[in-house]
Amino acid sequence: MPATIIDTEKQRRLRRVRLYVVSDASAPVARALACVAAACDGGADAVQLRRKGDAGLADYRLAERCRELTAAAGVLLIVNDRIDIAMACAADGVHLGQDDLPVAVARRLWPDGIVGRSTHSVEQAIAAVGDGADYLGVGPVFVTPTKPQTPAVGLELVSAVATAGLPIPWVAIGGIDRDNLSTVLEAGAPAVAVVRAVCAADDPRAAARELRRLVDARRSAEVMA
Ligand code: TZP
Ligand code: MG
Repeated sequence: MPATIIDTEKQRRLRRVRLYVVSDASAPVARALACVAAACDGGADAVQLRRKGDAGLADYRLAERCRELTAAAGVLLIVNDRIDIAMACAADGVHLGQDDLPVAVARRLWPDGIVGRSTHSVEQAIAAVGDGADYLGVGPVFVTPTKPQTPAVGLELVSAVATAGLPIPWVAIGGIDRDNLSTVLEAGAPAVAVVRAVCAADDPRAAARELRRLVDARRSAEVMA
């Protein structure tokens, strides 16, 4: 397995991630920024800037603003797909899907950037570890309109990945909200990532806080058990 070369501080912060908020790719810039600010304020450990299309300059400017917000809050910033924008705004890392750049190529381009990989099966998860990914997204756990073309993998995959005992952090993603969060954590997810549960909420800050509270409550119950 290729050894990761991100620094130990980044690794430590990645291992501590429990709540990871992904911005809504279709949101106007102001709304995306408000969601990132709310996530930081509401207690997210990591934020992913996700945009669709090729608005390079606008997305770079947005990424710069997100970097300011996340750096001030001590929150990890990951940029989806665009390693150029991630590096240019001095983000902490990049998130790559199965059809994006290979993990090893991203690592070569950006040795000290966190490289995350989306996975939809245990085989993909094991392969991504072997390729040197620093963390994984596992999902979509439930059907989600945010990623309509990707079939849901169900809680079964969350349990299977948990049982596989991966040596890197991972987050469950897809259709997760305050009502089903506990089932995802009970299935073995160490952390959760959400789009709509925060970004589509009437009050994204309050929504992030509530998810944070629920994740923390579950973790404290585990420690007491
Ligand atoms: N990757 C897998 S599911 C998903 C992504 C980006 C979208 C999750 O969105 P939501 O709104 O939390 O269901
Ligand atoms: Mg992608």
